[in-house]
Amino acid sequence: MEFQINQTIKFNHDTKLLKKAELAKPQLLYKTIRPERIVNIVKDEQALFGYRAVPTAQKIAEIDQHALGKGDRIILDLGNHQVGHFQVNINSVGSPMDAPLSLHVVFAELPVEIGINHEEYKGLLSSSWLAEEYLHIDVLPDILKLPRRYACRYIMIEVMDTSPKWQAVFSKPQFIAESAVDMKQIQPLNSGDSLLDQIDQVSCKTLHDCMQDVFEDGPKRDRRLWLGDLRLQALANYITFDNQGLVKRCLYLFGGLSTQTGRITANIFTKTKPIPDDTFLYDYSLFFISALSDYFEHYHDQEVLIDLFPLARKQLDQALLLVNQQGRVELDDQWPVFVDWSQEFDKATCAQAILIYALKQFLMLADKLSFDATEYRMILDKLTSFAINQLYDQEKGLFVSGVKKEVNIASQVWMVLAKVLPKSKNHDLMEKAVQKLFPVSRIATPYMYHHIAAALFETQHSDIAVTLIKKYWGSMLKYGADTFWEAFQPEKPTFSPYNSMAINSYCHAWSCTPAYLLRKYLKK
Ligand code: RAM
Repeated sequence: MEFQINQTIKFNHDTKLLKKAELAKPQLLYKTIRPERIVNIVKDEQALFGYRAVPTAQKIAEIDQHALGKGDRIILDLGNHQVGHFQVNINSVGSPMDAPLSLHVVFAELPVEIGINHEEYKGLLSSSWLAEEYLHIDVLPDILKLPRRYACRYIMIEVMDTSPKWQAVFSKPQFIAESAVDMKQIQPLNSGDSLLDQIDQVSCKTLHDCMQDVFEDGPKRDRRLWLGDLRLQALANYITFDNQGLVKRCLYLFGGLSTQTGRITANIFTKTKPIPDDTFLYDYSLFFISALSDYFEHYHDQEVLIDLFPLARKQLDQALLLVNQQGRVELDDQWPVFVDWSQEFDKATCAQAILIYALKQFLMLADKLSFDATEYRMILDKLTSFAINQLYDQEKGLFVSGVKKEVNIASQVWMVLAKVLPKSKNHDLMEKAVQKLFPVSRIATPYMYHHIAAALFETQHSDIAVTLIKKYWGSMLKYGADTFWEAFQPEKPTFSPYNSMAINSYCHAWSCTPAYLLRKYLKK
């Protein structure tokens, strides 16, 4: 996918809706975390990303017993992934401080980010996302309080220079972690299976670290509100932290910032006054309907529904403009479908299914408001008939996609979730998909793996779903995940959508959904 630049598009700023978003802004909770140990990051061909953290003999309690001169470094390990602000006391020892102290500080979610730091960065996204600072301190003693918020487990402090006459001593390092929620709110899953319990716990921590004053996609990067990510975060939130205000806030932000033609942006920057990005994704816009519908289903909040229903309708109306005479969705380059970071499969059938999926949720909402949706029901029939008559290969018992009639897992999964076939056939479809298309390949994100697992549960293939979750999310744990990742393709574990492991996000909210799936479907 390419960067979209649409600078001429004008956005509405609906002050009524944006005010409601502002009123729902949460108070963040803060917690002081002290590093647990001092480590070295070493190259290790066996480790997934080529680097490993190894504890040193130096005790964290004796950190101030060691003076650091030019080229020396110390790497602090917080013991777990955290999001927040870092501070450390610094003093000088030896002769009077006859030159400033210059420092290089690196924050890393995984050891690879510190390892790669000294190599040349060749990723597609801006290198400014790499969490590192170069700074000078003129006078010691001082308390260094870095103004930026970081997402990390490891913090490297490297002394670039002191002077031959004195050295720097560090003490009282601390990290003030922040989130809108508290892990204590979570009841353990207690599934009777320790691996599932651990996957659930790490899922909850992932969600926790992404719940800031909006649902961020990843606190390291992009640190903003993405609609596709929000939809899954909200689902996991309902069943764990159950923070209604934060979902409401995010829905109002998207609702308040549509384009003048009514299209909803794929993401919003929220650090100052909210700013909509000029990036649009077909499926993400449609998921505004889904996110609203899931929210309503959970809280029955009539006010939010009344406020946002017209915007939900607009997303649908725009997508319906892409439906041709026969009932096929013909995608537009300006409004690409995402589905997954993998570019190795055709996404046309997913686009058809996602429209049906969102349309059904829209009809449910219309019903709640006694809105006459006759027209939309007719379109649903047309879209469904096209899917069954033209995209479903009777012989294979599977859906095909694109001109080459490709059979891929994502198409089956989205058709299952859209419930295009009758219930028993939906079950058979997933059964066939498992027979023919498992083990899953060419899928690059936990986001799409979530949908595969959801489709399995929805079609009563719970055992296979649980096995998939254990294998996929369990592999990340084996590779040392403290929180789950933005991208992970088991057959190509070092895949990065941006050509650099250092720029990937290793606490990415769309990977938190085992907490939702296990809590929802295992307890039945
Ligand atoms: C990336 C982020 C985000 C996702 C988009 C499509 O920028 O990973 O989470 O929603 O891609």
